[in-house]
Amino acid sequence: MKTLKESLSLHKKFIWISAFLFVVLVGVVQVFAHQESLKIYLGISEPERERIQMEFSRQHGLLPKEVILEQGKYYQIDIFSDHTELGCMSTIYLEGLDETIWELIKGETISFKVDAKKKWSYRFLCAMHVPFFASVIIE
Ligand SMILES: [Cu+2]
Repeated sequence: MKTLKESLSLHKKFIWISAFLFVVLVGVVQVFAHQESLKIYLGISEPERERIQMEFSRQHGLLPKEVILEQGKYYQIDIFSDHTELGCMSTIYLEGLDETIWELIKGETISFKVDAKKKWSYRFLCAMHVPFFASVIIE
């Protein structure tokens, strides 16, 4: 059996160790909470995005045909449309990057958000998965 004195001293040690671990934990959380990249990763904060301009027309379709992005960066691709296409080809999404389906409407601009993570060539497709012959390439 432990004496009362021993038991009290053990209790004190336990409190001190708990307090120490708590302070360390708060410190670690504080440091990580202020890391911008971690916040972006957790979806708490929206990254600064470089803007890329594209255009959709009856004559040329999507221009430019190739958009080159740098891996690890964040982009917003704006597409201005000066033509409303008929049928499914009025819809568009960016396969594997931002699969929000937008409508290409004359006079309107749509925006895709791209986190350039994996090196690859990604296609613009209509909602029926027909390609637009324009790609986003992450290098
Ligand atoms: Cu289509």
